[in-house]
Amino acid sequence: MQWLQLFIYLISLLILKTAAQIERDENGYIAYCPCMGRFGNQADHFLGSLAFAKALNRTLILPPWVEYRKGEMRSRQVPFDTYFEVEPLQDYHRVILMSDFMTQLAAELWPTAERVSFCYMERKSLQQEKNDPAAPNCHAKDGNPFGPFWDTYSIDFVASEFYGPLHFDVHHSAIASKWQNNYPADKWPVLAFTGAPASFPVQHENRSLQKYLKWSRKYRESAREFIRNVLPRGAFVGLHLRNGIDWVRACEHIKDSQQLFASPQCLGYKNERGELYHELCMPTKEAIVRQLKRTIKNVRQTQPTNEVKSVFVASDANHMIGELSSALSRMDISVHKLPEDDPYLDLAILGQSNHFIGNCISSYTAFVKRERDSHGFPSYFWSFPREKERQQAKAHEEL
Ligand code: GFB
Repeated sequence: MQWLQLFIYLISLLILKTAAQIERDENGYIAYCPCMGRFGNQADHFLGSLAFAKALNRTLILPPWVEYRKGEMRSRQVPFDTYFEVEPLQDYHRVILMSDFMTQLAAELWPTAERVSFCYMERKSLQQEKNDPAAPNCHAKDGNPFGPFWDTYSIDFVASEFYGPLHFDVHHSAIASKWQNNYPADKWPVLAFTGAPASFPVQHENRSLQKYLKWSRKYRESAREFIRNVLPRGAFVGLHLRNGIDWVRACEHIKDSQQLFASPQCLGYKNERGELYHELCMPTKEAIVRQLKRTIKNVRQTQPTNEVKSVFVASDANHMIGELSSALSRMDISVHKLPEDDPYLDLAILGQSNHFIGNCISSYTAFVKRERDSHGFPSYFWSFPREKERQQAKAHEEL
């Protein structure tokens, strides 16, 4: 009897192991390092890379998110599924977690002697002695986060491939078939890019792919708990205040640019809804208070049954809790923030707010805006349209 039990146990183990094995995709894979910027930038790049992988009909290897902690010299790599579910992405296209690919498929499909890094053209190393004019290289692991990223999976490259003049705009040309012709999957099972095969900001055509990015259970539940347990019952307005010192400096570029970071989300990709101006990047405290009060009053008039009871503020620096609380005290509205800094939980809560006001230039705001668009939730931007223009339009309407 015991022998029979042992036999059944071993057979079930074997069945389970076979079922867990991941099938190889004969059409090939795409890997990349999200090596530019922080979360908002990486998320923009992710959507473009997903569209690119689909157009080339290759499985996208889901990279970890690259994070930077104060005082740490090397980036940290956080598994993709810490923040987002893998399964909903499969509704759009084939994807695999990078750790699964490396542990289950790489040894056979992408042996260490065949790992080639892809870049548009030669990338010079910061260490002069590594730059050999006779042997141009992508130097895919040079610097932070490049080295730490590939090191996470013990990946070293034996050669470089320069793919220029190919590009990633799969929506306006037949570029996908050129990629396939130049790099057939039987010879090139993995295209491993030094940076994302995508543009920043995200191409207009790829914005709607956000609907496949669903928060992981942990973040969904934490957001729900905060909304249920901390915020008073009733509607709430979510605010994104981007005002740290890096932002103050970034906003100085406004005067020399047509667009900056995520600004096409309000100005339009061809500036069809206007030009850049400084308040769009860095609204004054007074303008923030005015716009918030105006938004709440509008909601009270248009949706009297769903009155705003609180405001949730997400910020990288100054949440303006004191200023906002005293400005709203007579309206009986409380102002809240997370007890501890958590950029992801901030995003997940902003995505759920009844109304949202964000910063048009910020790709962090852009993430929230796209998620809300996918649910049909309303969003607005600080100082957009410009107060002057808004007042003129209002006066015109009244006439
Ligand atoms: O996400 P991100 O590329 O957006 O970078 P921007 C900003 C980072 O700042 C976020 C933190 O990933 C967060 O770590 N952060 C920003 C926040 N807002 C919040 C918030 O409301 N709550 C919390 N907890 N953290 C631009 C970049 O950042 O900044 C550019 O696109 C450049 O590459 C520029 O670096 C200076 O688009 O706002």
